[in-house]
Amino acid sequence: MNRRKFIKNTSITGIGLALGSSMVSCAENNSEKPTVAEVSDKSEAGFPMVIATWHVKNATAKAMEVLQTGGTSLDAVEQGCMVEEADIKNSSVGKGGLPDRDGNVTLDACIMDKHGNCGSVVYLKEITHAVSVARKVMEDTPHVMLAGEGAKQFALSNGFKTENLLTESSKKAWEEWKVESEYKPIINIENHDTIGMLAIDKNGDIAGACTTSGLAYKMQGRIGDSPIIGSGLFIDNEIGGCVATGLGEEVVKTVGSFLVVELMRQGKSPQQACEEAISRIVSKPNSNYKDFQVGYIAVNKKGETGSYSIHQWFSMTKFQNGKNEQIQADFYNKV
Ligand code: SD4
Repeated sequence: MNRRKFIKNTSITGIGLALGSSMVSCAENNSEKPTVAEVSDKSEAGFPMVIATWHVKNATAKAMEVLQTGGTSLDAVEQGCMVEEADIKNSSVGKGGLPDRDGNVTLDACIMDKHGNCGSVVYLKEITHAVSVARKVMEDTPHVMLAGEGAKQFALSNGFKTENLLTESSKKAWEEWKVESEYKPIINIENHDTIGMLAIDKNGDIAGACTTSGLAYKMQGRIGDSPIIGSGLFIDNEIGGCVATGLGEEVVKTVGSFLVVELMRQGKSPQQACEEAISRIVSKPNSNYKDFQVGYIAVNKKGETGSYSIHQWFSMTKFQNGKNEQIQADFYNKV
């Protein structure tokens, strides 16, 4: 399907941002057919387990390898996310990520552990493994979030190396985008598969991480939900965890991941909680939800999982009990 045909214009603070189409194209690009949607996915047995947004079996396999060899859930989510950050074929995470409208690839990432500690980087340039820098922020600084040049300097002082993150194919895509799209607030077609990952280790402890290059062709300086604790990611080791993908502005406005965890605290299943969080977005007066996508995945302390999105073709990858599978998420907009 032609993205530009599928999508309708949407305007957010003057910038047109649209994601629904890319969900379709992501799914179309997947060579494997996902497992049929399951509304509530009960855990059959045990830990360790890992779930992630989109079709990222290599990433969940890496995370499971870490978990199986005695690694913590924190190690697992970091190393799982690093797989996608290094994959230049993934054009919305790490190296190879699509740039902003001025040609800068800028990364957002965060991580959260079983104690509720968290670290985050925003607007990070030239460092592939943003999730690892976020972990360093969490572990080695008194802060939660570092931005831009300060985040980069912190990374360099911790041994990270600079790399050109703008690959030839991302540069070409950006140059093609520029031909049709003038530098002014107009529709911005997104291509994405931000990785958000949640893991439970052998001890039953939960951690999560999220990493992205954000919306393609965003305004310079734009930050999404992915590095914002409570929006793109939230973990409460007593209750469960949630990560988001999609149009970050809408996730931030509803503090989506924190909301999902709080709903699970009140007794909702992960599936019900994800559905309620999507409902908060689509039921707003004048919501233009038809023009954008948001998806959540969640896990509770028992290892039950949920996934839900506004539009079709969002999926979750789940590795548990020896099975690494893509599960098609249920969705709101059935018309
Ligand atoms: C953002 N939520 O920057 C991210 C985009 C995304 O897959 O999820 N892309 O708004």
